[in-house]
Amino acid sequence: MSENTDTIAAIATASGKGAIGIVKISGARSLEIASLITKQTLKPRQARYTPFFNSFGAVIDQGVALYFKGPNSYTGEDVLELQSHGNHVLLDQLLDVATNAGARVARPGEFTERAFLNDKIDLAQAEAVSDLIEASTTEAASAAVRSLQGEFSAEIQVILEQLVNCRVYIESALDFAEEEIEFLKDSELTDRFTTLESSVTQLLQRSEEGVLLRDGISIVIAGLPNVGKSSLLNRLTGQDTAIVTDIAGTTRDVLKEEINIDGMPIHIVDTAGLRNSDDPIEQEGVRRAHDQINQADRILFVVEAGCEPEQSLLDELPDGIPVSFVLNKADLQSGIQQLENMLLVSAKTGEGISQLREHIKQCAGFEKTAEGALMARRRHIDALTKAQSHIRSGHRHLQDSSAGELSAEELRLAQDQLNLITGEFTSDDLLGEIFSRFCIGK
Ligand SMILES: Nc1nc2c(ncn2[C@@H]2O[C@H](COP(=O)(O)OP(=O)(O)OP(=O)(O)O)[C@@H](O)[C@H]2O)c(=O)[nH]1
Ligand SMILES: [Mg+2]
Repeated sequence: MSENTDTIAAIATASGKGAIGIVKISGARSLEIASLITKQTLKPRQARYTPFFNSFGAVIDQGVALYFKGPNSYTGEDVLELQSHGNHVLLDQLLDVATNAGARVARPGEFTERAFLNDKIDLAQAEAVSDLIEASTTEAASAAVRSLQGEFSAEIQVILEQLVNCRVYIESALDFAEEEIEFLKDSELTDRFTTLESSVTQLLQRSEEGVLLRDGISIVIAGLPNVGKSSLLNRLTGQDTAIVTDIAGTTRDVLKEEINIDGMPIHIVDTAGLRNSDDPIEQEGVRRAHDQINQADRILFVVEAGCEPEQSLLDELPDGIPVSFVLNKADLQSGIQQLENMLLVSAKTGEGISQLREHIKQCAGFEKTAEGALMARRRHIDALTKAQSHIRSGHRHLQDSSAGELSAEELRLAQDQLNLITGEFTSDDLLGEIFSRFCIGK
């Protein structure tokens, strides 16, 4: 039997003890397995409270069995859901009955993959299922649920329609060669391009926000020893995570904490003070600090208020990673000017910390859009950005040289990119990659 049509089974609830545990089965053998486990013939969509039997015919639990007849189910196939008590000894036995009856243990994400293959959802929605499960803030969860309900896909469809309209318009002009130039100079066509471009730009904005809500950004705190980096980490997280002393060189290990600002996860990394040292442990700490600095989305470079950042240290910072300068210990110095591009704070008193948070939020480019973020992934942003640039080239070909054929070709390429998002034409490799990151049983 083919990989995609055999019957699959998995424990769908998280491991450990719980009030309820669920085993899910999908495929042609679901009903047969239901009758082995319940010794009854289940009716579709009727919850049945029943004893559950193991492979040897002994009652192991009693719970609720639910049968969904395909195509009216999550996967589009016949599905059986068994809700027993949340104990893995029981769940394993239920899984055994299913596998003894010819089901196979499902791969991660395989139920959702089948839902996609059976056209119950598109690829962007399938990805939103996983993002919803992984969401770590309310905002991220609502962005994911918007995408799951098809809002993201619907926006893509709107853009696709606008794009196809433009293509048809241009291609029909090409069929009437004599009038072609007139046709292509038509302001109607320019308007269509403008609408198309602004739709893509808007969707990109909402999606980029979704990516931020999902992945957040990583901020690395760096600077000389003793300037208050660890104190700043503790202040930002509101926890006493890092050891703080007045001895220079206190921190050696890399410390990572997560906070969220307006629902955007911020990964904050505290590092060893940057200096030359004879101590091999501190040397390793500094090496690790540089590793982290090189991977940062942004560096918070901490300087003691009243001191100048050391030029040699600044020269060591990697090109291309933005740096924010933080003047700490503001409480020790009075009358310090708030310099441009410098944030004056005191990790000790909390002064300036809310401005620092606001600064971090703005640097990440996070400004809640009115319609709300749509959960998206880097691959969606990539595809949208490529589509945007094809559409712009298409528009330029028309404006600059009335090159209708080139313009239509650019629109076709943009269309391919948009189809990649919803999974219209997607390679098996990409599908494998996407679904393998799901949890088992989803
Ligand atoms: N007055 C004052 N003292 C501070 C402030 N922030 C940190 N300190 C003190 O400065 C000293 C060093 O603080 P840490 O947070 O350990 O500094 P660090 O940059 O992590 O130091 P290393 O781990 O050694 O690189 C401690 O004695 C802190 O209490 C501040 O805003 N005001
Ligand atoms: Mg420290």
